[in-house]
Amino acid sequence: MKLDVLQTGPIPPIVEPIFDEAFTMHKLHKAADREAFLKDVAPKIRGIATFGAIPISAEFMQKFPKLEIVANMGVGYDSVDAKWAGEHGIIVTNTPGVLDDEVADTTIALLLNTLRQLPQSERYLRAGKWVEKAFPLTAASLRDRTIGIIGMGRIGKAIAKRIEAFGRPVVYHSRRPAADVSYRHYPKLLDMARDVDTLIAIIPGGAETKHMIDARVFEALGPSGVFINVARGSVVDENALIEALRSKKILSAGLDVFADEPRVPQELIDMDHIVLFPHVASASVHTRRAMGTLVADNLKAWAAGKPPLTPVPETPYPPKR
Ligand code: NAP
Ligand code: 8YV
Repeated sequence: MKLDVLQTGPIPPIVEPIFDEAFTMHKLHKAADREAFLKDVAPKIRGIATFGAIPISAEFMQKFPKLEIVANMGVGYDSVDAKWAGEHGIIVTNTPGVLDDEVADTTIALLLNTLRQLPQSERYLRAGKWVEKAFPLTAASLRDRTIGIIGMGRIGKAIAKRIEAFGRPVVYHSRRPAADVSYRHYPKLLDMARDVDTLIAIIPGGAETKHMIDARVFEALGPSGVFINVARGSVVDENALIEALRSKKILSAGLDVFADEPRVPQELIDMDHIVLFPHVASASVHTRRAMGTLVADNLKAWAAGKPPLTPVPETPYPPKR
């Protein structure tokens, strides 16, 4: 008997066949009447494969009396109520490690694009303006910058390693000093923001980090400050960011993530001096295949009566007594 799995949104076509072959997939996003569909399939669902399309809240999980495992495509699982799942014997898995290099590479690309205004220079060329005069010199450069990374986990470390190769100093903020790194640790984000001119956010989303990057942080970062966000839109007070950019409290921003994706505030779209990516940090065929395969492998292990491969800390396996 194959495991009955609810699929909450589209799976990248490169990995969809793995799921269709291994499990009985129930595709919520293809249902004409979602409520009727859920009512029909809920009694048999033992697994959920989630691709960030809808929040997996306590209320949602309660609909499935036989639910045992929620497998999330993404290392960030802030859209899943993992605490509630853990309290109710449901395992949650994510996709750590397999995307670190891709996300770190894209972060460096976003940083350099933002500092050197490279997307703007390309738009300039395509608009035929180069023949009239050269693209203006950019105020910012990576030269002389000190980079403060917010979050020094798997991806934070991969970003730091790359920045070291550029010869620039790295410092970081997290709740506890990270193992295996010698960069200066700041227990307080505001203190770090005062000492650096470039901030890169790569922390989890969720209630604990909501709006932790706020007007005070931008004030501390100062007028040459550049803010790069590859974490979650929720970690920054987006209105405060817009205001800081508008009033030139900071110089620029490079954003891969937003508070209400895929909707991006018009104020940000209208600012030509910042760089916006549509949440693409891990979006290569190679990396999405690795992530999708890990989601499937977690469900396959579970279906075979084996431990899940990558359970999140809120739902350890075997469960703590
Ligand atoms: P990780 O290894 O768990 O690292 C998380 C880091 O954040 C740790 O250094 C942790 O240190 C720090 N942190 C957690 N809560 C914090 C808090 N309240 N205040 C300050 N620091 C805090 O995770 P990862 O694999 O590097 O991924 C990090 C996040 O990046 C994901 O959760 C996801 O949201 C985001 N991400 C985005 C993309 C994208 O496409 N843009 C792709 C992948 C990941 P302490 O626990 O000591 O505080
Ligand atoms: C994905 C991510 O884009 O892993 C994460 O936390 O944000 C990204 O790699 C996202 O999970 C969509 O599947």
